[in-house]
Amino acid sequence: MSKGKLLKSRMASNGLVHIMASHSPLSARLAEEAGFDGIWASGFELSALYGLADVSLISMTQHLDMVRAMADQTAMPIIADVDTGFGNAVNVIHTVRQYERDGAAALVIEDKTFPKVTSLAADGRQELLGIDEFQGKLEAARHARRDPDFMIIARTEALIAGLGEAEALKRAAAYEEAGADMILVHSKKRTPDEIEGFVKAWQGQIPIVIVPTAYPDMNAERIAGLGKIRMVIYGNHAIRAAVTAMQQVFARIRADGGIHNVNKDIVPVEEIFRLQRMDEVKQQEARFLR
Ligand code: SPV
Ligand code: MG
Repeated sequence: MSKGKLLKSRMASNGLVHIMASHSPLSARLAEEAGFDGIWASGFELSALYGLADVSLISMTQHLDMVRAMADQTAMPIIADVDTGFGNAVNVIHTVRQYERDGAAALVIEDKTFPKVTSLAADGRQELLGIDEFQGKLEAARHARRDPDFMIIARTEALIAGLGEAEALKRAAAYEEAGADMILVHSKKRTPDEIEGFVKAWQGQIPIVIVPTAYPDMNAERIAGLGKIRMVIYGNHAIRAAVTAMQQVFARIRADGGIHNVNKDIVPVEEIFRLQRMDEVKQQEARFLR
């Protein structure tokens, strides 16, 4: 079964799929063990991993390499965050071919200009492409995919750019017309109202994806009550969890003057061996080393 088909079958059987952000094969593996339905190959998380702002500084090659490494280590469907598609419609054709070949199940392409500015920054400078040009990019993406189940998810940043619900609905309808398989609508409001308004007003046939980072009260129950939303992405919780854990442990080691206290509160080295599949190495040694 292709990765795209796997994602579609999870959506069909679960109704709503829960997708966890990852920035590494290790975090993808942890998300899989925790029971998520798929991985969000987040541009924000990978940028942060490199200590960089999420403003199109990470190259396609860097992001694609990470997607490939994650696809090697997890069977989960990966939804690749390709930002603007790394350029115009011609760049999008190349992007779709590369990501599909390297094991992604779906792509999310957003209607911002390149270089993009991260969405949740309070005073982010947000510039959107014209609708017509973005439709061309979506048509290019459809043209480029080989597997019809490889999903092209169109993301509108109209609400992020402060253009309001009517513009967001107009764009989403235009993107459906251009052949998008789903609409991701993003919001940085602190409450779910803006997204709820959009979802209630949405008349299109294709389902909606949300990233409720800014409005965490939008839980699974509330999403189910709205209908129409089939995918929820937990956009940056892997990198935030990692930073929280490292800050706490590093501070305790400094304060305690050694590792004697934290040792019992962090996973033992054996847990890392397990995640590294050290057992397989042992089997290989026993069988093949002469
Ligand atoms: C990401 O995780 O890279 C996203 C979601 O695109 S957000 O950072 O909220 O824009
Ligand atoms: Mg992103």
